[in-house]
Amino acid sequence: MNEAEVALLAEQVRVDGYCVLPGLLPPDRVQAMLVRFEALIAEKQAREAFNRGEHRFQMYLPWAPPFSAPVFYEHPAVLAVTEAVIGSDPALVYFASDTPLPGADYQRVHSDTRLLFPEAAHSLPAYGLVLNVPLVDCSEENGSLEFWPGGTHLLPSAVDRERLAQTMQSRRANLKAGDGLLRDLRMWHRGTPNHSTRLRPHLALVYVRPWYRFEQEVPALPRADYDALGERAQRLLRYAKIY
Ligand SMILES: O=C(O)CCC(=O)C(=O)O
Repeated sequence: MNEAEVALLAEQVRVDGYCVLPGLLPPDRVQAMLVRFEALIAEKQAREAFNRGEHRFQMYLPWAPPFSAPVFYEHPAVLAVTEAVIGSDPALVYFASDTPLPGADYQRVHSDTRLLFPEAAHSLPAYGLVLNVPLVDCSEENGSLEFWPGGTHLLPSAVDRERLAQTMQSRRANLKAGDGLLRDLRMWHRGTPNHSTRLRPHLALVYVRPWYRFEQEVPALPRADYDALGERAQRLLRYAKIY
């Protein structure tokens, strides 16, 4: 991407709360991730209850192949837009997935992080972005994410989101497998029913301004793996749990 393209996408994130980066991951990488993902979620389902409503899982993912690929977490287009929006020294603080399984229902309209000053009506610049990458094609049949662009990331939290959202125009993230959706953590969204017979996984990476403490668990990786990373990746992962 050239400078003007990056600037345009960054402006979309600032104003609309999101941008789409089509064809982010190559199909063979998506396929390898999907195979591993399906095995992991089957194991989780065998031992744990659903944790995001009926037939819906949030699942942390291992920082290991096929997921821990620079083409994913250090993608030049993602980092260029991210740095244009949240500054030149982002930290990567979350790697997980959201998956409606067949039978999943609507979630409540929500944001993925807290507001810095929830008691005030200030609208602040972005301090965290989430990159979602679906591993299958998404549609209204299999529960594509619904979101409310155009300013909900700038609204105070003391509003009735559920009620207001009904009066506003939403969009569905009907993405192709391997596309990227980069969105402000604050933008309103919700999971929707999965009427298909297959699960609909979204990978999620969160990048934040270096001073922001995201509420969720950070990625974890062995010392030897961390030491083998390049300088940029080590910097991105400086708050990861190294064991
Ligand atoms: O990926 C989705 O369908 C929505 C997931 C979500 O927003 C959540 O579980 O908090």
